[in-house]
Amino acid sequence: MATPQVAQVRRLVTEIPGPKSRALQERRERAVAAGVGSVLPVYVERAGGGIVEDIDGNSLIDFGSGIAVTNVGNADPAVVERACEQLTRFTHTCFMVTPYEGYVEVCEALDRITPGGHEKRSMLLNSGAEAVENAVKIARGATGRQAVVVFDHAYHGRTNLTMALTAKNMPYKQGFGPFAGEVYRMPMAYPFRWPTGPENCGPEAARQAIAQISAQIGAQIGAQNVAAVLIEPIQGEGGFIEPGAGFLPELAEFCRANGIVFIADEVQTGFARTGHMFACEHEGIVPDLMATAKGIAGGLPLAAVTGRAELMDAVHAGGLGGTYGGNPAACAAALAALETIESRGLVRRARAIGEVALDRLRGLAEKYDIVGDVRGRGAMLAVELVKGGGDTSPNTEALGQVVRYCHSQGLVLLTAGSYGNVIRLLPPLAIGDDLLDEGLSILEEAFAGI
Ligand code: PLZ
Repeated sequence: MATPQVAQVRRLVTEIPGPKSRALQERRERAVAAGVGSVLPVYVERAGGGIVEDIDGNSLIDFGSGIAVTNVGNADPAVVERACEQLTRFTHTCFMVTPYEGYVEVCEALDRITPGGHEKRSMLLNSGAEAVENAVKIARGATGRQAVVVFDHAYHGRTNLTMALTAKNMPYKQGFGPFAGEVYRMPMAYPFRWPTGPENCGPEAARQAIAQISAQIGAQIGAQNVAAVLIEPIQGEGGFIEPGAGFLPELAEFCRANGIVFIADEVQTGFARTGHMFACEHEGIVPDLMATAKGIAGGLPLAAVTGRAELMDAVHAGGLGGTYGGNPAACAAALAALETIESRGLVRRARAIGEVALDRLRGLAEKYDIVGDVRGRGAMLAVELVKGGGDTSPNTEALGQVVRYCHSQGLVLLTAGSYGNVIRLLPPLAIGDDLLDEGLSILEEAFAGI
């Protein structure tokens, strides 16, 4: 099936959002629950490569990838073709009723491409939150322990357990308790805001967390009670926080020495996004379990837990599953997306995007003292805004101005951060150099204008 070509040029023919989008927004407000938000309410007609086309005929540059999902580009032809072919044969049987090859193939691929040469198994689910929940279930089932250690600024989802695992109250948790128990939160190695400076934010920061988990005196939990340490190797919603070098290896080593399952939440960082297939690879971390989703299937809902065979197989038969987990069309899409990532060298492409963009963002940091920090890897980059003049408190006003300008100029741009003061760049890896350059120029203009 031929996918319609989306011209790779930004083109604005109305104000943003345009009249048709505004009308649809009114309709939406009467039909859709108010608790479901949208960053930029332009209603989409089609999307591809680095462009999102709206129903008013505007073409916007995509620096969001639907929150790090369409790494291979939107409606990637290989993804569309393979998923459509699958849809014509069967749409669903439920893998737990009568299984099919696509599910097995995706698990084989995940077992192969995730870090570590050991024997692995995978299971498939629908969303990142579900993958994280299942990773915790597996860790608890396999260890017979209950406690789960998470970190400040963490984001792991919106279900009851994953709300408990997520750090930020508003908007994710406010009013939705009581939350699941046996969740313990530790300080995160956040270099820009580490009290004793970024240079002390590696192994030393890990040792602080470790002491709180299992010091001989004054520990909160006791290592023998900890089923899992769960962490995003680069935090996503929390503000693209990359822990200081040595933090993750020290934690992983502590887990290994104490029979604790080290779970990497690579839901946002996975599938070439950070210039490696998985962000754990930057420091050679081999997690025991990994939760993945988002970039796995080029936009179709699919998620997975992959990990050591002895952990994954420790759960009793029937203890894991779900009606839709590993839907056949989503599996077909995933196989195409994974092939595309490998055949088009998207890991390399992410690095190239990172080099170009970081250079430009560092230019902003030199020019404007409200740019407190520029950070990130590959095509997962962030700018943290502060008051400036030595004051590093969060500058949400400037953030609002920058983002509003970018949106008005047809650049889809997202924010993040526990303090709501981080601009994040997540362009599809299929974006062309011209659009990347133009998007960055719009961002520069936004700073020049405040
Ligand atoms: N773990 C690291 O980034 C999803 C959330 C957007 P789901 N991040 C985007 C929002 O406001 O809901 C995410 C993540 C990490 C888990 C999840 C959860 O993945 O597919 O949204 O359930």
